[in-house]
Amino acid sequence: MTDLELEKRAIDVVRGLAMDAPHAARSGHQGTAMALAPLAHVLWTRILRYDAADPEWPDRDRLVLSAGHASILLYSMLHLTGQGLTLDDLKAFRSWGSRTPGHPERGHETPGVEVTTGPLGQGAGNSVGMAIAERFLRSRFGAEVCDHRTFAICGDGDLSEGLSHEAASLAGHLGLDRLVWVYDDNRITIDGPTDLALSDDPAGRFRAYGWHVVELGESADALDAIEAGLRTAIDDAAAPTLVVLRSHVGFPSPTHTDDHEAHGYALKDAEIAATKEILGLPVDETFYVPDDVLQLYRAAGRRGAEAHAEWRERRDAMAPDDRAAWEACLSATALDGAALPLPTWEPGTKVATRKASEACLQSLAEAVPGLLSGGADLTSNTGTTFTVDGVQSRANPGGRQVYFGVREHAMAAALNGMALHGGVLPVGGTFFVFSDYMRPSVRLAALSGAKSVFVWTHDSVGVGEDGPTHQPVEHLAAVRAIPRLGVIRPADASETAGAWAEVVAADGPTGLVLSRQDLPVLVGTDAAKVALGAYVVHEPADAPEVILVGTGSEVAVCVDAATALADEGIDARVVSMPSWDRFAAQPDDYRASILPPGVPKLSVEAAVTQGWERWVDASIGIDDFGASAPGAEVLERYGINPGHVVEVARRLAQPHDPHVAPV
Ligand SMILES: Cc1ncc(C[n+]2csc(CCOP(=O)(O)OP(=O)(O)O)c2C)c(N)n1
Ligand SMILES: [Mg+2]
Repeated sequence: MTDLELEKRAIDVVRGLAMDAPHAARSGHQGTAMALAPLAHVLWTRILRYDAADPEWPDRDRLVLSAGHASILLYSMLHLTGQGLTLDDLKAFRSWGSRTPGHPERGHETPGVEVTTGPLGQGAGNSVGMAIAERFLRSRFGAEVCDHRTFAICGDGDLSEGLSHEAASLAGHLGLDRLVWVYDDNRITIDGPTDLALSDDPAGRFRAYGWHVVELGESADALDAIEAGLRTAIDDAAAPTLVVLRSHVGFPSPTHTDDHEAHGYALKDAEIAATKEILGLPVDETFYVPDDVLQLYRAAGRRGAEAHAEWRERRDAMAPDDRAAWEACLSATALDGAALPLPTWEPGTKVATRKASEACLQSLAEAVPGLLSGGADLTSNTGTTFTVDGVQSRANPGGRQVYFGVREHAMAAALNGMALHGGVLPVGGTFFVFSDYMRPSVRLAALSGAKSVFVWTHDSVGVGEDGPTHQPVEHLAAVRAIPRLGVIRPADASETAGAWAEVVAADGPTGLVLSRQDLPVLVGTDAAKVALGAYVVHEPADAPEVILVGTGSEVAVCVDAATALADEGIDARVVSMPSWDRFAAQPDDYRASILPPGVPKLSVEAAVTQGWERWVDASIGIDDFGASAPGAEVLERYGINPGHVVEVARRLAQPHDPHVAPV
């Protein structure tokens, strides 16, 4: 057998696995995994820089399977090249507890999976962030320790999603020349041929974004042509590159090639047998991997070992200061031993929490060398201005200020890509109401444990005149509903500093929910107690008869109400609850000490009341859209004021009047 014959046979073995694993799972996606086996072969045997012995080598090329439904292709290559997945893992595809879930999941103990994909377009967006992170680190630490590329495999679905349009436009603008997307141009999606709904010209579109385009034409099986196309993309030092690969879903199935049914689990027993016969694979054997094929891939997996060893030497030779900064970047935390230099404020000072957040961010610049910050065209409004080292661009790749443009979704996906690439603690801001535009990526940040920082400002109807389109009401409930997402809504500047300490210490994503309007710095707030999620900021002289629980701007309202209640002889405790998730994680006895059973509790928050029944007996909130008027007036009219709080709290505190109507 010639080398080329062995390579072709290896590709057919991959096609066999792409049929067998979904067949064993009775679900999955065979078609594109089969069709792209030659591309995968070229990538993992000829192109990618990686060392199978250490899938987490920081200087590896990143490969993102944005078309995450083709996961079995990725898993097969990770197994064959020896990155830690076993054949048994492939056999357990899609089953409970397996390392081979339906779609690739970062953080799911699948070595070699870079990001979580499946929701189309996300991987494409992530790849832009990865390329930004790589370029930043190369500029900061030198090509001796950071010198790699980012590849993404995108299907028709990825390139149809708005997210990929935003991300491609951003990548073109930034001139991310080490970014390569391979477009699997099979002209099929689930509903049928793409011309049911698509008639644009992707190559033309990408050229207009400032990308280079390599059109491979009908070459899905021509290994040298694929390699040549990828090399052209790599050698092109001026722009990101789209490599268009015309492929045929389900190839070479006799009845399902180019059939939209082949997108999913279309090939059953007889069809699989017929296809294996065409491929020359043993029909009666499943998960067939002959030794020569395994050896070929295992050898490919060792290709990068020497480069990795040399890299390790260069990394070890870094000057101590650089090395310390490098490690701090990789861990997305502060320099070893550095106390976080966070600002403090005098009680009584009035400062918007978005402004306090900006001051925190600025003061962390040196201690947290991986911080990169920016906004989606609301950079100064959201306090994500970060003047250190200038603006990120091709001319200034070390710039730590990133202008994402009006592209919230791509910003969020790019933040995740930066975080999961490693080496960067990425921060991105927009108005809280537009967190909806980021939500799919925020969800994936939480699912994959990406340490992304979402700065959401203008956090209530307090926004004022811009009106209900710009006034979030349901958004707190919406972000709190995302599992594993840290959500912090600080009461004042002091708590904002505490929130930033939490951001740096976290090992996953955080959303900071911040005010547009000035808020008084309160006497009782404590930065260190933000970590507890909730704590007492005002305690009455005697045992509390009622507990007022506020978050963000409403904590000050509660404090004023407590003072007024004291004048009436009613003892009210005020609890600041900047973070539900952190409070929920406290031991029962701590929670009971803050919100003791038997004492009536009232929440006050300028947002929908949904969910507060978990903590309190009655709620003051806004269960409707806001209105266009000065912010203070809107808050007043919606009942977010001390007078209203006093009124409701008074009724709650009356022991002889247990029937308090819901507010
Ligand atoms: C955001 C999002 N919408 C819808 C889906 C469901 N879905 C999975 S793959 C796919 C499109 C498939 O087309 P393509 O990307 O061309 O993949 P191919 O069928 O060619 O493998 C869709 C709509 C999804 N995964 N993500
Ligand atoms: Mg397609």
